Amino acid sequence: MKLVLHNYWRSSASYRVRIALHAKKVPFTYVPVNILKGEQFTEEHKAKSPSTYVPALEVDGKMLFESTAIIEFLEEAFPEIPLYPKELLERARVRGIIQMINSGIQPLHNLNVLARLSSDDAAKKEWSLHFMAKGLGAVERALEAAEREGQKGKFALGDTFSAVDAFIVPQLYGANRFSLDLSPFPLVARAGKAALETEAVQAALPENQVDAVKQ
Ligand SMILES: N[C@@H](CCC(=O)N[C@@H](CS)C(=O)NCC(=O)O)C(=O)O
Repeated sequence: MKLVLHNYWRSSASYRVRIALHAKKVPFTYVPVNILKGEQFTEEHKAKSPSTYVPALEVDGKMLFESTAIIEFLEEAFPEIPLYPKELLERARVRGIIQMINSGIQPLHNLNVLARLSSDDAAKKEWSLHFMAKGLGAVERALEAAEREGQKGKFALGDTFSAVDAFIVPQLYGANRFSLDLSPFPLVARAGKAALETEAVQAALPENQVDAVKQ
């Protein structure tokens, strides 16, 4: 299977998919799309990603979009190193926490949403911090509930790296860019720290990508 990832080094949704690919040890070709320069709006990219967003994954010439769908595809296509638990309730919990981030936090501080909100950086920051703190509070409570039910360990849901970790790390990367205080979210912060030590996350780090620009 030939995989080509169309993505951007600093995009958190792209970062999720890179983590999943590296965690599963699946080789892929990296194609940068510079969303700050508007490359997502070219006809060529729109044909790959109907929403214009990154990431989009090309699989033997066919396009997949939306990071959650891409990661579930990878889970089904490459089950040898799983990112989702087998047990049904635990699996649903993974999906639920992922959605807290995917639909409850990230869309609210996406590039085009912030551009529409204001041209004032301070206003954008205040807005983003509000929704990040609210959303990460919910994730923290979900991890607390999982711990009470025995899913305790170094990663978000125990000692096995899961898709939840692949979503937490990029969300914390975004939070750090806005200097969010993580002290109200100790379980989330601990999981993010443990995940950063894995080879998969190191390989997927924004600054380690070919299109990364030194800040
Ligand atoms: N729910 C989508 C979100 C994708 C998304 O928001 N991508 C951002 C970068 S993280 C993007 O392409 N932004 C470009 C823009 O806002 O024009 C996914 O998970 O794939």
